[in-house]
Amino acid sequence: MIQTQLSSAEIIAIEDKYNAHNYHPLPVVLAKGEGVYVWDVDGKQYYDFLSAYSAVNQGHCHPKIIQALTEQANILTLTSRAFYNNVLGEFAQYITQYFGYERVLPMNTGVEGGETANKLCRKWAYQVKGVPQNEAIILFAENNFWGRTLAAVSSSSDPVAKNDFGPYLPGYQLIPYNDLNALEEALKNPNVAGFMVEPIQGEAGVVVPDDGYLKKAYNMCKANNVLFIADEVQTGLARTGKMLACDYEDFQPDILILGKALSGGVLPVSAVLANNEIMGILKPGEHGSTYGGNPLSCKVAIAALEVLREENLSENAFRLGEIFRERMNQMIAKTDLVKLVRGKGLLNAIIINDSPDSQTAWNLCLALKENGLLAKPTHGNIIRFAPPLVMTEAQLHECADIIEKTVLEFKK
Ligand code: IF1
Repeated sequence: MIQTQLSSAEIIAIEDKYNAHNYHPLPVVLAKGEGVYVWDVDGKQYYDFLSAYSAVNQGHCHPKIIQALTEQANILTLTSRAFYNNVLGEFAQYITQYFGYERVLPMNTGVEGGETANKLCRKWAYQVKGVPQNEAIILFAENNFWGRTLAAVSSSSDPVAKNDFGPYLPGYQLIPYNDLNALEEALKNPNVAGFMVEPIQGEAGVVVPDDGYLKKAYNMCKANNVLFIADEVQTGLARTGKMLACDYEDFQPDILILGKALSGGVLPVSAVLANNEIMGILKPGEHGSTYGGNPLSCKVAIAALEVLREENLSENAFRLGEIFRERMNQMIAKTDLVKLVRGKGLLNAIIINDSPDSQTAWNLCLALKENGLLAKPTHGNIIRFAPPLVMTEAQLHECADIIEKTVLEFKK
């Protein structure tokens, strides 16, 4: 069948008919992406202010990352770990030295990274800490999000993410985020093996904890022989203005989970980093994945990490983030539609002055789309703003102009 140019509506209808309805996308059909821009099937250009949930920090289709992909794709894509390949060692050496850890375990999706960290933590609890078998507990913060597996929903506080997916995996305990007293109380249980936490809660609506919370939490974990597990799948890789969001507080998590932009949005690559006393616990055959550590992913990830450094994307995110929040605060002074802006680097969100179950945030995103900027609400009345980190200051001001114009003209 000759694929004539279908309209957005026709394309949406086909997807709606044949694809599961597990998302409610904004009504825009994208056909091309380059840097900070995406284009729909009608050729309309937009600023991408979601960055595929922070997977395209390096910008859409970054030339260096695409070159690494296409070169390796023509040589060797997948061997499985049944055999060695000539790229995994290069990647493992590069990424461990890049982040200052002794070992890496490569996986594919962010949630597989989280699952790997949970398994490492539990095995460490039984073999090192001496927690009785099947009694290990991993603490999570309320309103966390680390993926869609049964372990992830078992440790979730979000009914939408977990309802009707029971029975749930035991061994998880929820504590309030950004609450050191609650953490201290929970850590009194000798069966607690780990605390897995996002340095900034992304899906919860870009919730930034108090300065010092992370380091104090880390110190409390160390004082109780508990592993601090940082989920930097969304906050990592320069997104918040530092290479890792934990870098703002100058400590090294016991286990670090990376994903999303680790591949620059090209294919799923995730990684778990730890030192030998933790990673050395895993013996052959105890964990793995068909695609984990494949040569194609490794070459892409090396290029994606090189781009972050070569283009100073942490520094750019830090500087542009300050400008962006200043522009948003100037806008907030002119309207009662937006209550506040919060975030670090280029991971920000505005809180709409309406009830979380109102359609206002969604309708505002529709209006933003009409004005050439794509963003999407996280929860009800919160809109996340997370452009690619390669944005220039001029482009950022143009985007702030679009957001301000749209907000000031918006009628509920
Ligand atoms: C969806 C949210 C963002 C994550 C953190 C692990 C993962 C994610 C901090 C798992 C994934 C994605 C998943 C996607 C939407 C998006 C999302 F809204 F769901 F929560 F970004 F905020 N840790 N987040 O944010 O990584 O397995 O997806 O590769 O599931 O709807 P993954």
